[in-house]
Amino acid sequence: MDGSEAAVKLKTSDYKSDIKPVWCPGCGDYTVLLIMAKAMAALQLAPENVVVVSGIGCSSRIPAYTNCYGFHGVHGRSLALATGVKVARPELNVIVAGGDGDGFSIGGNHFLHACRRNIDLTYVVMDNRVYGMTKGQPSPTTEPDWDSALSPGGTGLRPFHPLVIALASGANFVARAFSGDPNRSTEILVEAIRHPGFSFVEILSPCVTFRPDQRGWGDVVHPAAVEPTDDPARAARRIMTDDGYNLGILYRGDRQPHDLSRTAAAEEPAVFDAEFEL
Ligand SMILES: Cc1ncc(C[n+]2csc(CCOP(=O)(O)OP(=O)(O)O)c2C)c(N)n1
Ligand code: SF4
Repeated sequence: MDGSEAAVKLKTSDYKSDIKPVWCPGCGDYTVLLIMAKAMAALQLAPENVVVVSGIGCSSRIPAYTNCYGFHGVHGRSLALATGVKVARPELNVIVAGGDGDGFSIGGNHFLHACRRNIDLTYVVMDNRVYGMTKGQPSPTTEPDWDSALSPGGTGLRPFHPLVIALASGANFVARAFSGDPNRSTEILVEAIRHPGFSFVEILSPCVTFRPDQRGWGDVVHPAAVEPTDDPARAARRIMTDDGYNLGILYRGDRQPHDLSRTAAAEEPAVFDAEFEL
């Protein structure tokens, strides 16, 4: 090489591993994998500088299907793990991914505090309003009248509203996307990764096995009627009054991400080990 050769451009396929996903045929998560790979290719991220962190669930299998570093963690703890990765290696791009059960039920507490801390992470939730991996129990985002063998007559419970909760908790970027619209979803994810601080993207991703009704989502989703706002009160009002199917960037904030130099350890771990040795 004499230095005049252009750097090799990475393609979408360069971000996918050779491992074949085990998702059901038609699961929305296949397209979310494509969306993630396309977004990384659009940004030309070096795969060795990206860490994809997940919890447990069908959707949380995603790190293995990428060609990046990955951490398939424990249920509900993806954001805590990702926070540790980012604090230890701030120069890396950390993308966190998982399901609505993982992120909003067992992981709900971590979700609130990851938004509040505003560390520079991108959090993608493949929301199918059900626990897919464990055979179809209702999740925090399940509609109260969804009738199933495991919830006869529906739960009757008010659903959790992830977007408005993210906003109220301090997330710096809030968006809704749909797996059935990979081009627009890629644009949204590219912006989420670029945006400083904690970015939250809910991707509606049908579970065709336990929620076959979600095959109809393509007919009900629609672009958000208005441009993104940087006013959290206006964004909250819009999000709370929309029909749950409007897609786009709904809030783009300007909070400074948490200064990670404040969290740097003053001592090496070995010093603590020596101090606390029994
Ligand atoms: C501590 C713990 N509790 C419960 C489980 C069982 N479990 C595995 S995945 C899952 C729910 C997954 O649902 P979701 O995050 O919505 O992902 P999906 O499978 O729908 O993609 C549950 C309850 C577990 N693995 N660990
Ligand atoms: S059970 Fe649902 S979420 Fe899991 S792989 Fe199958 S379609 Fe996807």
